[in-house]
Amino acid sequence: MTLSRRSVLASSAAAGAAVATGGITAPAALAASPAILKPTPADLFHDYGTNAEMRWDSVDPRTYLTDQARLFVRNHTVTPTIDRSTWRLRVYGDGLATPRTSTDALSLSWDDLRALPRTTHESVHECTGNGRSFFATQQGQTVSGTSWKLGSVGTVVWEGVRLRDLLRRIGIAADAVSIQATGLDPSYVTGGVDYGPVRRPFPVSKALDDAILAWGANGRPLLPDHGYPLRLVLPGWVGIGSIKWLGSLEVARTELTSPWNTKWYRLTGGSYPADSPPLTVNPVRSAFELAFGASLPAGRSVTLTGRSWSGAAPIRRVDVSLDGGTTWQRAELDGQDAHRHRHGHPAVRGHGWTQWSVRWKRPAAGSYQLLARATDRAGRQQPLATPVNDNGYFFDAVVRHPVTVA
Ligand SMILES: Nc1nc2c(c(=O)[nH]1)N[C@H]1C(S)=C(S)[C@@H](COP(=O)(O)O)O[C@H]1N2
Ligand SMILES: [Mo]
Repeated sequence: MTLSRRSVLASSAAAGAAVATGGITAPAALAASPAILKPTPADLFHDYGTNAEMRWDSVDPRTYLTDQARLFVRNHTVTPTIDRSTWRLRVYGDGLATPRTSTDALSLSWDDLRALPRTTHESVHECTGNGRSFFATQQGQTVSGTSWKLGSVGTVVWEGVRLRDLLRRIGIAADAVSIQATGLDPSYVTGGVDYGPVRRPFPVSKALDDAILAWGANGRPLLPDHGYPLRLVLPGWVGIGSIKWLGSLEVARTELTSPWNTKWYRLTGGSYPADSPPLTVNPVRSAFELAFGASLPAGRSVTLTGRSWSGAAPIRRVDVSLDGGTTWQRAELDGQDAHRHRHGHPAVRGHGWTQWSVRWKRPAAGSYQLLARATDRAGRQQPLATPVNDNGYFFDAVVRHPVTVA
């Protein structure tokens, strides 16, 4: 076992929280341990305890990728401290060419993984609940979950190995259909129920397409909060699919399940049927690089900047309204691949978000709502309202961004 509760406790002690003595993990001490280990200063993050989101008004339009120091954190429990030298990835299941039980799992070390061919892949990394707060503030609907604004998203160039390269070396059965990824963080307990470790199954087809076992982000090793030493990345899919602190992969010839694809991360309530499928590809969304309620000087022209993104494809166009949706203009898009050359890795696969700008000419004093509406190259356009669902997933409607000109 490589997950060090002692380290979690040590950091809680360092933070001046309750200290466990005699090796007993007192629940109070665990509860008081910080869920997130990296600094989340108030000028860069909105803090929700175990979760933290990037502030869009802290995003520099000259920077394309999201540094891990600024990337949102979504933890069901707490960030564990893992020793890479004793860490192992266990692989088992009846979907392997040579079936293995959990107790007889293949055990891969850090060095085993580093010996595989390396890859880099750019993707929009985003929580399913991003934008959730707008169900309430914009549509007057009550949903449960963290009240994210639009900052539980980032664009990251992941570095690691293709899952398909690993699976081909191990050998999987021709009729394998499902893979369950399980994290090494503590079990998730809520409402008095212990749901076990965070885990979610995904189709073998995604594994053989672009799934990555990532040890790096934007050229740096993963930070503990983002899955060190190794996380799964399912590019373009709901964040929950990208299991952090990866401990095991079960490959099966039958559909695997977990509460993270049966109970959560599917659309329930509202007008959705009871059998709506587990969520996969992220929708289209947009944000201004501006504070909510920002104040702008009257009579002075200003360039407004923002970004749009989609789990399915790059962005094709962005329409912006500066008057609450009465009139619209096309935003100017940054060259789709320009950033890659600027950042010196033209060979990167995948796609991130698209930066855009609009010029606002000498606005008069008053209150305004700014709107940005994107369309991706798969033909998906942001709607003006999102049908409500119980857990407030996939708020993809155009957000009305208030500003004051004075
Ligand atoms: N083991 C584990 N993996 C996890 C989670 C978690 O709590 N535990 N949270 C998931 C969710 S809901 C999201 S949105 C992403 C967040 O990744 P990040 O914190 O690196 O931004 O990780 C996913 N993987
Ligand atoms: Mo998430």
